[in-house]
Amino acid sequence: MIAPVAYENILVEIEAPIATITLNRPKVLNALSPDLIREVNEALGELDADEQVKAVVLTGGPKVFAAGADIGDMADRTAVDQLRRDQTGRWAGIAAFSKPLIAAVNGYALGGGCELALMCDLIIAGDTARLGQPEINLGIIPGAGGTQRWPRTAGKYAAMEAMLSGAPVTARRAYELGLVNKVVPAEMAFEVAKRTARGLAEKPPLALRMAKEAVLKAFESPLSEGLAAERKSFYFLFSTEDQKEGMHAFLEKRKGVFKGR
Ligand code: DAK
Repeated sequence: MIAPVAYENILVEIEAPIATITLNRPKVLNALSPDLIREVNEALGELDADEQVKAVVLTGGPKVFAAGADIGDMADRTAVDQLRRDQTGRWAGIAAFSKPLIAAVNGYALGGGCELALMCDLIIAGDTARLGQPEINLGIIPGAGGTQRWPRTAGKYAAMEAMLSGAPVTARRAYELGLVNKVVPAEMAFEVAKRTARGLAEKPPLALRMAKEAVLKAFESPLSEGLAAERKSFYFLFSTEDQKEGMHAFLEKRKGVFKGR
């Protein structure tokens, strides 16, 4: 079933059990205007609440992921404007999406575009992908997590090079740095991301959610706190029907069918 939902800057398509969000401002290389980010945030909120949707693919289409925040929108703002119009909440909403979120990245993923990809749980890169943080060339620094997520993923030196030089890395280099999961021919990226999403959609949803939360916790807490959170979620999952189904299906040599209960 395909159920398109109307937005101005994105396209949302539900093909249960997965959904796709496509950034859709091709004339400006999907520059991330505040309205676009608001719509992504709203769409993810709706998809999070939709029990039919188990995983989501986020893409910019076949040519470009996103060339960053809209420079036209930012150029003449003051610090006070920025503070008053703080977008941080919307971006945090994207990072807080509870189901698997898979980026399919072709072409440029720059600035906020790269940061948006790095908020996803998996990144499938087409071989045309170029990931970078060119903000330095505009007299600013990344503002949606780039300075924090790059070093946690690619290490200090690759992160420093990216932030200070502003130069993007190729898909292959991004793979070597552990910034993306896979590099595939550009025309395959979307399909591979959807296939990956469909595969995850068959897994027990509550365990997926707990696994995602636990991994993200590792970026934000000391080991002892992360281990305690992991243990609580581990015990909690024994209260779910899916755990009973998963273990009995294994013992009965059949495929588990999970309900998210
Ligand atoms: N904003 C607005 N328009 C953009 C744009 C952008 N980021 N990127 C490209 N465009 C527009 C171009 O102006 C051009 O428009 P027209 O001239 O046709 O009207 C059209 O898209 C095609 O671009 P080009 O002609 O430049 O295309 P090329 O292939 O020659 O070059 C390029 C592609 C991606 C290398 C180049 O467009 C480029 O360097 N773009 C800017 C990349 C960039 O600097 N990005 C970082 C922006 S700063 C925050 C959240 C997020 C952020 C900050 C804070 N908070 C929550 C606090 C994020 C900040 C940023 O991303």
